[in-house]
Amino acid sequence: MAFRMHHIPVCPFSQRVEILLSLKGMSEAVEYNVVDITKPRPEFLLELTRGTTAMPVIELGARTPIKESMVILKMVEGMFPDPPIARTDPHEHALESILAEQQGAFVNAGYSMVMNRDEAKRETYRARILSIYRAMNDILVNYAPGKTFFFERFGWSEVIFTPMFQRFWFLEYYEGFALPSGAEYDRVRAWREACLAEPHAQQVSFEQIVKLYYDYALGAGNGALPEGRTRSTFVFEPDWPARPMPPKDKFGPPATDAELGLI
Ligand code: GAZ
Repeated sequence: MAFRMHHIPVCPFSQRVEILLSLKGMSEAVEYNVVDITKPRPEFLLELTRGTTAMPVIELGARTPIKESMVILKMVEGMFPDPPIARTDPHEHALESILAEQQGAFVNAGYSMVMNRDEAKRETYRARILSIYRAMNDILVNYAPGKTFFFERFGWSEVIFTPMFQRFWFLEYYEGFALPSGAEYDRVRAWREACLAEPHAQQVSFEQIVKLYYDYALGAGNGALPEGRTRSTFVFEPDWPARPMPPKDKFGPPATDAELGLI
């Protein structure tokens, strides 16, 4: 049976599921429906999620729909066990889960950093994401048997983090953020680079992320409209390849709909 997953455009959480299925050679097992984040949620979607608005949610025919990307990932891994992407040995899976447990803090640190509108707090956000990178570095050093990936190949923890490494290109562009040199980041730097190079995880590009997430850099998340604008950077038309790159300086004068190529 084909399942149906609803998600917002360039959603990193649904990309996790796409990567997992792609690694399994099962990309057709799920059909995707892109929800327009700039419009109110249709009633049928609110029913699938039991009233919450966050996507993704996956429809499974007559069975109860499932939301929360980590929950969906585990279910998909169980439904399509061959080839396994998570380690099948419980102890090995526990090892990779130690790193996976950091995903929530990491997501939060990156999104709140790009959305920060207080210039005086920039350094605070930078320090916070760096402390999480150091924690991830230590977990890799202490628990990962692999040399670049956690184990010998792109696996469970890589599926979970890669979409976030790609979204955080917006930190590079709008915050001038890069992982500093220095031994305390060496292991996580190598891991991140290997994650980004994975052929099964190329669903989005740097240019696309930077153009679509400009509104986040102005503090407007989840399809909200920044002041003085009539169109979100998440609209489907005009599509992003036709639009110019947004201004890098998020504390400078905000770009208009026209300057962003949105009208
Ligand atoms: N825990 C869920 C999962 O599936 O793992 C999270 C899903 C989620 O947050 N989905 C968001 C959504 O559908 C889009 S991605 N929103 C539309 C709506 O109407 O609710 C945004 C943040 C943030 C951290 C992450 C995100 C994000 O702040 O990526 O602020 C706006 C949203 C720390």
